[in-house]
Amino acid sequence: MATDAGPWQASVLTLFPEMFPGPLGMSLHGRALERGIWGLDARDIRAHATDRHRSVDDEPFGGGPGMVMRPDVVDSALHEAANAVDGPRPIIYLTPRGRPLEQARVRDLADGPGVILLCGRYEGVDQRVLDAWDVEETSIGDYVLSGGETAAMVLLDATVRLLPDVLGQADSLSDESFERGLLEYPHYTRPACWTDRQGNDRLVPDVLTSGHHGRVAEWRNEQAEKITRERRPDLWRQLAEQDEKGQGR
Ligand code: 6GU
Repeated sequence: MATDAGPWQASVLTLFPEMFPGPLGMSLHGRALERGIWGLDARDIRAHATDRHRSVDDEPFGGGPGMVMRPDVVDSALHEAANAVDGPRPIIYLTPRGRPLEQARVRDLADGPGVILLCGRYEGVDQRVLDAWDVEETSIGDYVLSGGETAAMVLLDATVRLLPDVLGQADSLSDESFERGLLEYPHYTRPACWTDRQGNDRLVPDVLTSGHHGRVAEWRNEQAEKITRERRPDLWRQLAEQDEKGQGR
């Protein structure tokens, strides 16, 4: 359950606070931000540097390439961010080393009071400060980004759209990919016959123009299953296992 203690609050710790709200200031999420459904507090990690060079990173112990973010600096930033909000918040460090972000975790975050996101640059963050704050390490996929900021935006995009009153009636959640554990069926709109650049007439599947709602639903379900089997055998197996245990949603 969302709390009644004010809007869902995102605190983002970053060396590039000017990257925010960025795309999250537009469209659906931007309107929700203006309406006070959620709040975004981008905080500059460098404000917590203590030496005269304002350094936030140092060379890795044991050698190797790149630089590591200092535990004392990150600790100070986390301390200030945690004290700026009312109750406890999950603290998430965006890193390709993390557990993959999934829709179920996104749903739980949306049901909570908010989140504190830590964005790293360089090779990473000193492990001790992550351990000390019981930080959840999260990845958004098997590829490497240059920093956690765009990953934080992805996490916030996915989460904020689930907050009450962000989506309009038209954007129903019930059919979309992952909400039922299946990828979504394909979509079509007018014109019913469209000619592509090679001169091929491309027709909309007959069933969709038949006006037969039962057959449409059946076709869409078949398509969703076929696409899931072909593209995401991992998801398909997961579903099969859930069904065996009688845990289907
Ligand atoms: Cl969360 N951060 C970075 N820097 N790279 C990533 C990532 C996160 N997820 C996938 N690649």
